[in-house]
Amino acid sequence: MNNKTPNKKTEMIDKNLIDNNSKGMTTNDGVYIHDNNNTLKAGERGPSLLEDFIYQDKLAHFDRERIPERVVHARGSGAHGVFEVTADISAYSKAHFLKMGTKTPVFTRFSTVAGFKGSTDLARDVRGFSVKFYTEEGNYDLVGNNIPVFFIQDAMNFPDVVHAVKPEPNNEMPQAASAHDTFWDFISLMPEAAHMSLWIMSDRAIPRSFRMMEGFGVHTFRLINKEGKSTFVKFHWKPRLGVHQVAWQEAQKISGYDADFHRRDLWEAIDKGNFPQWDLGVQLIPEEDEQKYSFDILDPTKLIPEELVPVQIIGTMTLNRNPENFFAETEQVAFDPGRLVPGIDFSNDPLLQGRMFSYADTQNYRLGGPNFHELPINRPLAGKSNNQKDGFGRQDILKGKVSYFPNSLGGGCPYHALLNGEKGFESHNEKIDAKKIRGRSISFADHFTQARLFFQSQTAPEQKHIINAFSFELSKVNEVAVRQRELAILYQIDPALANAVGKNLGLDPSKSLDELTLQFARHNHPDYPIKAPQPEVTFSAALSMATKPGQGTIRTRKVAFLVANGVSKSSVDNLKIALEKEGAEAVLISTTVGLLTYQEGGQEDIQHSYLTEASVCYDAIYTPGGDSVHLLAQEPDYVQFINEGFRHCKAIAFAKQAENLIKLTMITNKRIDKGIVLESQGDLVDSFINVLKGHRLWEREEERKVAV
Ligand code: HDD
Repeated sequence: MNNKTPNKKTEMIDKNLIDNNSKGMTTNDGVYIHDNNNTLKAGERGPSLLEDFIYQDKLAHFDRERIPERVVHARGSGAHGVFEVTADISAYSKAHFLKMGTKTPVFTRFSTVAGFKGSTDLARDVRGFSVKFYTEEGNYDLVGNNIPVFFIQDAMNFPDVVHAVKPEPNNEMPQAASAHDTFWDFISLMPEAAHMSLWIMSDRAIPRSFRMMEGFGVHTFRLINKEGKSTFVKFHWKPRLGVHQVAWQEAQKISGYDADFHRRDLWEAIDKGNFPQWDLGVQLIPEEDEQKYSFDILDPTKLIPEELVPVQIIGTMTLNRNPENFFAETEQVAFDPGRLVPGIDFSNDPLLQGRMFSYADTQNYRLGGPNFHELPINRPLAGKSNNQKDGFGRQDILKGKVSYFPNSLGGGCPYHALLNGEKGFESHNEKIDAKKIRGRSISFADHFTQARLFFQSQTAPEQKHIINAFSFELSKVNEVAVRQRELAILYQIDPALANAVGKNLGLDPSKSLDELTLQFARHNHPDYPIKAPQPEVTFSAALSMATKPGQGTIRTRKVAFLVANGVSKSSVDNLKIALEKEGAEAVLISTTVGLLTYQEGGQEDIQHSYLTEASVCYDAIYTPGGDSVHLLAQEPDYVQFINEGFRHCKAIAFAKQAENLIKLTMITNKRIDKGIVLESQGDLVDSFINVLKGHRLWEREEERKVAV
């Protein structure tokens, strides 16, 4: 049920759609082809002929079908949508698309960073969160991540951090994973990466869905109002479905069962009309407050705690249309944080400044030249009129003989523009009086205070997951010296964290930083380590996933109903109808695909069997009653399904007739917790839905560790 309600951008895209239905086959020059199976040969058993232009036409195109994948964020999924402004911020920004009530078409792409284009969605990784707003004043790109800080402070190190995390150059291993020597070698030498490394070792790096993650513009930007006054701003996307994760062991297994798990999830949600939504929030910092905080707002390894500067919601994005063609839209979309519209401007964040070169440069390479702006997905709704011409793949046909400025022969056109009496884009006239230096501000030198804030603001299960993630990753590092060096960094953040990870690695963390780490840090700050300033905030509930708005909904959650022939329809419907009322989905999984016969008579076509499905791809599990329980008792995959669901802390419900099946599983009497919902114990429907609203029962992990 893709939303076909057009917006101006999708109308523009639709003009390029080609439908081959009821058409004969032609070459690229439109010549009809009656045989697409055989090359032209000199005799039945003879060699092929060079004059076979039909074959050449086909193969020459095929030979060029691949373009370079993105050097980072190669793996991604996109969707069209609309952004609507719900609060008046005209006092801060003159951008037309930020005017109250304005609806702007958008295209949004989510991505992993390290893996190749064909890699798994469930890698432990940052997720890209890029939004292209097709505004009436030109395209504006907000190219962010699902983590509000970055590894490095200066763009000069970007190729280094990427080379370190990508597969190692000698053997191109491992794919889509940071758990290897070169990544931790780099991170352990760069104390500035400490804060972000905690975020990627947290559950933020293994989202349940793209639809259930926050997005951040990361850098501090500027909003500019009509009077030219600047206000610093941080952008936040807040998902309406809450912020949720999967368990790390699940992530690894999902990668095998369904490497397209996030892509499929986004596609299916939009296809079914469950349009995902995010509220756009801003943190506004008056220009006068630029230097007010214990951290530098230009430092991209720092966030501004929401307790210090609250996030104000200004609008909502709804994704409501899947692309018609992955390559034409999701692959060819070209994002660039260096593309602004009047009313928004850059700050001097050195990472942001460096990005301004890299994106257009990479699009010119990846998309084959300077006309990528003319691809349907990139074309501005605002149109373009300038004297740029020619180049590979040029589509527009400029009229007349003038392609320079100033000119008189073309009537002076295109002329210096005024839009509604306003000038076009004007850079903020910040006063700069400085000496050129190749270096870094001392205000960027405190690397651990916010890392500590992040760790100490997590709930106990979240902290445990971080410890487990560091233990996993560093166990995969072969060089003991690298493990030890990273432990020293963790010690600076929180000794309890370092000791817990050290215990899992069989190492004692050192209390001081490694000599090599110090040497590199002192290159940027000769007095490193500096005395850290007193932070304004030492606990930020907003940093934990557990407290996010939207947490209590079960909308679009998938519940596995484990059935077999003879299952009771009334037992199925009892929960199914209630779940659907709440917007969740019941998926019947049986011993085979095909027709399922109900105990009461009647049949249903089943699309999923134990052969293809696993508990890791579902949010919760229910075993209805009926004669099916006898068949399930003999089904090893059924038992495995329940056991895995239990290990991954999911809600598991049993109809009364199915309760005996528990004895076959690892859920012994001692382990029955509030997530194991038994019909005989009370109201199955309400209890199950309540547990599902809590997403997972992380407290069960403790029990498992002792008992298994
Ligand atoms: Fe970047 C892609 C996000 C720093 C250079 N980046 C890319 C994408 C996202 C980000 C979401 C994928 C865009 C898409 O979906 O097509 N990048 C970030 C964030 C950063 C960041 C949030 C820091 C706050 N990036 C960064 C730096 C540089 C780059 C410092 C280089 C100096 N990024 C690139 C790139 C990519 C890219 C090489 C690869 C493909 C592309 O641009 O279009 O130019």
